[in-house]
Amino acid sequence: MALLTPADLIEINRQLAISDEVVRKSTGFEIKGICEALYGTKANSEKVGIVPITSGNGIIGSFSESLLAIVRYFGLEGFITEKTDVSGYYEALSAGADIVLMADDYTYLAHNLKNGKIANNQPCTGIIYAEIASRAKQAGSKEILVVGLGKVGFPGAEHLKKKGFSVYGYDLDKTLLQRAVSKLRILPFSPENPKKFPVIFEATPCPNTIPEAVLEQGCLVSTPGIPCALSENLLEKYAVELVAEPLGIGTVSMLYSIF
Ligand code: NAI
Ligand code: 2YC
Ligand code: MG
Repeated sequence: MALLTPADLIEINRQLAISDEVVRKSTGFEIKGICEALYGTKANSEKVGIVPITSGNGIIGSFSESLLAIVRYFGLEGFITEKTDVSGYYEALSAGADIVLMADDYTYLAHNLKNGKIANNQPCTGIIYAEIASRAKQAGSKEILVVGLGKVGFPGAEHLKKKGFSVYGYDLDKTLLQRAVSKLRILPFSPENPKKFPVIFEATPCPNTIPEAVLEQGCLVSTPGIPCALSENLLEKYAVELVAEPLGIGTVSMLYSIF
């Protein structure tokens, strides 16, 4: 289970602003604008209640505080409940939250109490990082490599197929690769027979998962994966435009999917 650490969340506002700038430079849109277009929704100053959850591995230092910073970065009002778990949930409802955000070790959800809509962080993260990749100025050929076809990668690959991309997929787990090939009709990529891609979407919990042989000079790599799939050396050598952020982009995708 790939859990965030407080170290991943340091200077979350700065990490978000850097990602926003890379996205704006490559797509012409800010992250917020991409979410509005993707879901056809707009924020309407919803009040977001953030409930710390103590189950399993327990509270992750600065996780709730990072969610509050993220909610505010995207112009919404938010608060963290004093209490945790069920008592915290009750506190959020009593305080008139429009939306509740909470996460245990397996599920990070958003629930809109006004319209009943719910969102899961894993598909919402895959879809938004795939959407960003699909809008990159480098994506003209509509060929894209997806590395990692799990709970985040598979929905992202599915979204890219729906947008008419030629999706080459790879996963160490042969069963997951086969499942994506048969269900999504994507093309199996083999590292033994590499080709170059102008845009890559990666969603694995491992470093060094994107082989140098697939990197085009100035390519865009859109990856929620932690740690980063590319070494500093390769990022520099190929002048890679990197969209990588630990929590905020996936969170704003959840929020816009339930407005
Ligand atoms: P998962 O375990 O469901 O899927 C990961 C997939 O990567 C697995 O199928 C695994 O076989 C594959 N994989 C591992 N090493 C590989 C390699 N060297 N080459 C190819 N495939 C490889 O995990 P999930 O839930 O999809 O999360 C993926 C990553 O995204 C994790 O690091 C997680 O922490 C991160 N994440 C980040 C978020 C963000 O907002 N930045 C939000 C949610 C998850
Ligand atoms: O502080 C708390 O409330 C904790 N219960 C939060 C646990 C979050 C566990 N999930 C994760 O670390 C990953 C993140 C990448 C985002 C989604 N899952
Ligand atoms: Mg993110």
